[in-house]
Amino acid sequence: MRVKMILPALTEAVSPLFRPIKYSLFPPLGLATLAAYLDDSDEIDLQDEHVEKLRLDDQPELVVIQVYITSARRAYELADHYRARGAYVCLGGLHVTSLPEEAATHADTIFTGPGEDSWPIFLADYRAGQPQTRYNAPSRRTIVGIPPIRRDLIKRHLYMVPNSIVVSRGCPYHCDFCYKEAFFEGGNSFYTQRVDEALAEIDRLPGKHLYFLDDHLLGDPKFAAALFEGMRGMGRVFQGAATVNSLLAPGLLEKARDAGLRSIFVGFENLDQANLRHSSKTQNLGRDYDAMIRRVHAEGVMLNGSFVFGMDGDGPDVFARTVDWAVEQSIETATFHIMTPYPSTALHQRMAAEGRLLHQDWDLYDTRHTVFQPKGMTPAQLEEGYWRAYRNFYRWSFILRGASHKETPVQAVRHVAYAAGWKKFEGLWNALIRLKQVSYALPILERVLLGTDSVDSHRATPAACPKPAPPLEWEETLSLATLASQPTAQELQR
Ligand code: B12
Repeated sequence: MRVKMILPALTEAVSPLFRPIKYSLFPPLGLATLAAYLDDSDEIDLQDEHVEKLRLDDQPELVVIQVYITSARRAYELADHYRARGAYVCLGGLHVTSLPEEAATHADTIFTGPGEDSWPIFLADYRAGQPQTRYNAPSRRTIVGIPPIRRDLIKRHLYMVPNSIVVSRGCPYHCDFCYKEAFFEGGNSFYTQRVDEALAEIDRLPGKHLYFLDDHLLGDPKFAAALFEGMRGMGRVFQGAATVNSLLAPGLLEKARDAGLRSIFVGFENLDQANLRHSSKTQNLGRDYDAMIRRVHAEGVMLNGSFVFGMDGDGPDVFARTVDWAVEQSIETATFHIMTPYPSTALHQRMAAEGRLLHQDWDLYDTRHTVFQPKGMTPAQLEEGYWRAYRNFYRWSFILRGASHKETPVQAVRHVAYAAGWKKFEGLWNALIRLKQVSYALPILERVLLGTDSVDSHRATPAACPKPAPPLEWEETLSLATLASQPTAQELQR
């Protein structure tokens, strides 16, 4: 069977909002996960429109498209194109789950929720010539025993972070603005892989760097502790996301650090307790943000702080107040969002009930546009404040002020390298991307993440885990850059 799998672009490469480096970070993990359920005899063409021009003059039999809200219009265009060419089109993902009726008008079959349970059922029905028009994820979902992700279909050289991985699905919390509640509706909404299978997946990944894309990597402390135990001595350096309270919990952060954690994405969201309560961000209520930040930095782990502007208690001063706080806390990088009422979330229902939704132009539901009527300011003030927050936080003077709060000069240099590397070298990243050499940026990222640590300086107790062979002298002297960018024997075989 000829199968075409497409991740349409979230924001078109022609848009001024398109930051090539941001859209050349992660490969389409979701589609590569689904591809593992196809037969070895199937011819699979996996294309990611963020990093390559789509080939649309082909004749696939089955077309599989992942739909997010800001790629919905494009996804429907592609679906209509292929249906007109006689292909059987399947649509799934977050936006399809939010608005199945809308998607169904462009598809032969739609899927709601996670795909690992429903997709293989569909494939059996399809091969038997009896596909349904809709498959909902069953109430009992699991990723135990899932087939290895088809990473061979991913064009690794086109991504800065080819080793993205997820070892769980969902999150144990219920924030009203998050996609999770609606996406996992009707069944279990937080579940993990088995530790040994997760470790086996990690083992299959070449190089050192990993990026866990889990919504909450520390969501199941027992699983996380066992995973980090198993990773010790693997010589990995990784990044992930977790909640404030999980990072305050004794013991787990240290295990993560020993396993190679060097930067963590944290949803601080807002500094106002009433706003957090109103958004059901219960896991942050009454938590000492400052203490958590000191604790994480003391472990040599950098922070990417995520913030949401436009909550009902926010006035025009929220932008400067949040940026100043983040800089004074020496938070290395920040991701700001304009609160976005995604369809089918509790926030959307509240905004709709209060008649505060401005429109349904899904392209603008990208957290950079105001799509609802804020309480404490005008929509224009919210957008202007959002851009000002980004501009200021990544001003050299702000980056240097943030770094000046670090304990040691080495930590300060690392802070500057990480923050500036992400926002101040667009020209360099764009050139590397145009030359299809963005993977050369990865060793620089690894070096910055590790700071003065060498990969093997993780505090692994010799007894606990086999010590990998110390790097040969010449390897250590050679900058990690060349090492990591050398294709491994394995990669050469592909
Ligand atoms: C990687 C990622 C990106 C990548 C691109 C997406 C990609 N897939 O590569 C990049 C970096 C570009 C990106 C950008 C943004 N992102 Co983002 N991103 C993610 C992240 C962290 C991981 C996605 C992933 O790989 N998941 C793991 C795989 C296994 O799951 P999956 O891809 O969802 O696929 C599974 C199911 O969805 C389903 N499925 C999907 N497609 C199909 C198709 C069929 C036929 C079937 C059967 C099943 C199926 O089955 C798959 C296997 O289970 C998610 C978090 C999340 N939980 O989804 C956020 C997330 C999708 N991003 C989010 C946001 C808000 C953004 C940004 C706005 C952030 C910002 N401030 O700029 C921008 C988008 C800007 C814009 N223009 O819209 C939100 C989306 C909210 C929403 N309702 O749409 C998420 C959910 C984060 C969150 N917790 O809120 N993001």
